[in-house]
Amino acid sequence: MRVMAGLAAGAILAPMVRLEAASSGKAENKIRLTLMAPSASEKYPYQLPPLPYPAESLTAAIDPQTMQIHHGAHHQAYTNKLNAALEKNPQLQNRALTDMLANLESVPEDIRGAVRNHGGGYFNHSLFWPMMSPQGGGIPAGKLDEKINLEFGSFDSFRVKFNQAAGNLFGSGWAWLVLNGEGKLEIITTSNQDTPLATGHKPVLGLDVWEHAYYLRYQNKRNEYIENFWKVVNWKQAESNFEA
Ligand code: MN3
Repeated sequence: MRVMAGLAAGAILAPMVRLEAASSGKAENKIRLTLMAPSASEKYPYQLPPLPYPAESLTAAIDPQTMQIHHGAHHQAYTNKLNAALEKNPQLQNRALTDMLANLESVPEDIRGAVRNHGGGYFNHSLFWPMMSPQGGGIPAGKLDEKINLEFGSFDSFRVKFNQAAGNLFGSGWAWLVLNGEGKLEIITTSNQDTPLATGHKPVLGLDVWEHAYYLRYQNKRNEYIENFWKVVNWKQAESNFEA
């Protein structure tokens, strides 16, 4: 497999998610999320956002080769396949990806699977890279810290629950800390490239537990990967996701 070079170091362009509760006056309030990413695309044609740090800078948790393949090959493939699907469906080219992912039933059936899988992969990974940082780790601060303590009892008890969710997820998928429609924190998992948006959740922090995310270094020891993830979590990004 060819490893892509040319990862941009320096520019920290963080995808942000803006929550817009469009009150329709009924219980059927639609939660609309807009991907606010200077480096990720909101609409067709989608472009691979550069890594916000060098691929070799997260070695506390992830080896450089995994970072390069994961970003340059896997994320690039989701990007290419999403573009290929939308190229043949011009009526969807002006729709925001987050809108389609949050309302998959409104996407024509023949392209729904492509949007769900490749669009979901594009979105999830665009969120994932900025959620880590070479300066990451530690514990959250500010309002997110207060909320975690309030709803999980303590940071440690939150971490144990998140580890269990990520460790027990069967097959490929993601573990998430999300805000639900009532503004409460929840830990959820999604299978494959399903996104929290599809169930009306706003992502705060997410961890990719597909084997492609960790297998070169950890093989079957997914729990070690999950444990080391905490050393690189970018809590500033999680806090801005939470507060956005
Ligand atoms: Mn992945």
